[in-house]
Amino acid sequence: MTTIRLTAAQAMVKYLAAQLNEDGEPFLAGIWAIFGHGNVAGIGEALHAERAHFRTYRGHNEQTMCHAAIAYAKQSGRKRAMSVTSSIGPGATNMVTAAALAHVNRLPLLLIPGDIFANRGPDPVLQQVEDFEDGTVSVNDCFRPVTRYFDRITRPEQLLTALPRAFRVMTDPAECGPVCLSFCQDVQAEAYDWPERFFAPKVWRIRRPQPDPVELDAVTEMLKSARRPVIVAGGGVHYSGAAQALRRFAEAHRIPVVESQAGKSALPWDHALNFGPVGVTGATSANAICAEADLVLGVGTRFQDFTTGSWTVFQNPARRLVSLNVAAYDAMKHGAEPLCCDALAGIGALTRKLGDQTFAAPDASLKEEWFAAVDPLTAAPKTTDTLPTDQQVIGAVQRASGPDTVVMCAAGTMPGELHKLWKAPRPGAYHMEYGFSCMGYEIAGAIGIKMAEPRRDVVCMVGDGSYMMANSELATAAMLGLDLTVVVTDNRGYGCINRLQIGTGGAEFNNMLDHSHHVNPSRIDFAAHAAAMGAQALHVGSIRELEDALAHREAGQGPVVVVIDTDPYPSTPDGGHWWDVAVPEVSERAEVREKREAYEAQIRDRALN
Ligand SMILES: Cc1ncc(C[n+]2csc(CCOP(=O)(O)OP(=O)(O)O)c2C)c(N)n1
Ligand SMILES: [Mg+2]
Repeated sequence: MTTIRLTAAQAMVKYLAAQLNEDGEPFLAGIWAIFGHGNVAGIGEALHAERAHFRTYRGHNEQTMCHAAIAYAKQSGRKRAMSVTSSIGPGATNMVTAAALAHVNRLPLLLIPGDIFANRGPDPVLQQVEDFEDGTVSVNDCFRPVTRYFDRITRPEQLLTALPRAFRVMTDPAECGPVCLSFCQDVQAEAYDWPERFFAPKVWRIRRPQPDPVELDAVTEMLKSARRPVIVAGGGVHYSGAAQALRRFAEAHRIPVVESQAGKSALPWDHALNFGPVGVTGATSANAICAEADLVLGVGTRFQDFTTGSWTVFQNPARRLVSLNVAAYDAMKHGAEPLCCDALAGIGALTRKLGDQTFAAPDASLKEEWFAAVDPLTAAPKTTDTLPTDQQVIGAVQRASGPDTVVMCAAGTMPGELHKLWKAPRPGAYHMEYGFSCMGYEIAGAIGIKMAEPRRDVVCMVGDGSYMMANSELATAAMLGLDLTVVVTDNRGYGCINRLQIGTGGAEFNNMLDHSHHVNPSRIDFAAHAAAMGAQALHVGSIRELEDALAHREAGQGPVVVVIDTDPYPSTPDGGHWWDVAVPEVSERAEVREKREAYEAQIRDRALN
């Protein structure tokens, strides 16, 4: 056997660069790195040596570097991913939140935090959190519950099994998620004689599990006996590349489709069978179809509470639930009849079984009524006497967008409003991180999207609160010369949570900056801040000016940040559905007691559902 003598870190990097996807592209598009002790000497030296084959990107915060990597994987339909390496201690724990985000969203991410010395010689090292009772624990054990595979590399040759396992998990459609290889710093630097064949290029094909014949028969029978089925399209439709197949399936059998946040854009917004967004942030059209449905066919959805209206959207007492999902965990949820397989394979098999069966045409007027109700909200206001609304901002961005635009967001007012109002023309035109809905995903996520699809026009919608939580990768976008657009809606606080607080009977407290304990009023100049980070930035005073600014963007400008002040109170009144947010059982506030009464009524209704 031919061997090659390398350090463990050198071997890891060489291996990472040799892993391919089924299109022959490197599965990992590079690595984000912030060095410190625990990765600079070992991994850093190895990355430098391989820099021609495996690119290293430098960011400003470990969490947001992960956000960029995760967005890259999401926009790539999980066909490609990125890695992130950190120093030990705080550098590593900064990535835990992002690991959870990738875990919830079932997205591949390779985390390589440095770890303490395996030989324990210099214990305790700088940043080592000592566990008084367990010598095998370091802070990196925090990754265990939020990764799909965790390994601690305490000997070089462990990489021979750990690395293939990591790639198996990231490329397995059912198990897909973040992986953590916690790399002890002394081990990184240790040499070993590696079999040369370990570094041969390897193709990781994403498996397409076919439906089980018994499950397929059971689900077919249910569909055949249904009168009003509805398809709930989730993120799995995109990851399986099943959007076109779903569209043809819906058309062939005349089944209406509704979309979760992750599923949105599966069908074009104006397709006759796309009844729009479902659930808490859904359209009246979609929620009405779901209320009537006697069979709900979830395709690639986790059935999160926003999708199901905390399980009150599907109101027909006779409704049955089918879950077509590649992960058995999701396929079995809530007593669903499972069809545990790849979305594309499952849809193909179902359509062969259904033959020429069609269902009653859904009521097209529901869609007309929906757009008649909400389209005026996104129109430019006639006057500039009042602050613009977030809905009007969406309208302006939509008017400035083309078929190549990808709109993205994660937390705040915008996800709900975009789910309702954004008109996505094609799959992938809508990128929403609403599994973890993590404030601070936005700007870094936009970087990942732009890296995945450099020719797309990427528009990041971000509230002032999310901007303040994590914005430093704006400087990275400027440094990388990435043309992306950031629209900051400055309503001077956590507007959506303020409305939720009011909605649950609470006093306006600690959400808007003015309602928070302060000595001096907060006045943040977002445009000046963004300009200081190297972006082209301006503050606009009206919707017309916003449209104008968006229309005048030019290629090669790097990031453009447009800031607009908006009214924190309005949200789209139409559509939407109940969301279970527990209201206090006792309170001195009459408003809370009133909301509690309404809440209890909803809970009773759900119990009957
Ligand atoms: C990391 C994180 N912390 C807290 C929350 C809870 N949260 C959701 S939205 C929000 C406020 C967002 O404010 P902003 O970005 O200004 O959006 P707005 O609703 O004001 O438009 C908060 C605190 C979250 N989703 N993520
Ligand atoms: Mg805000």
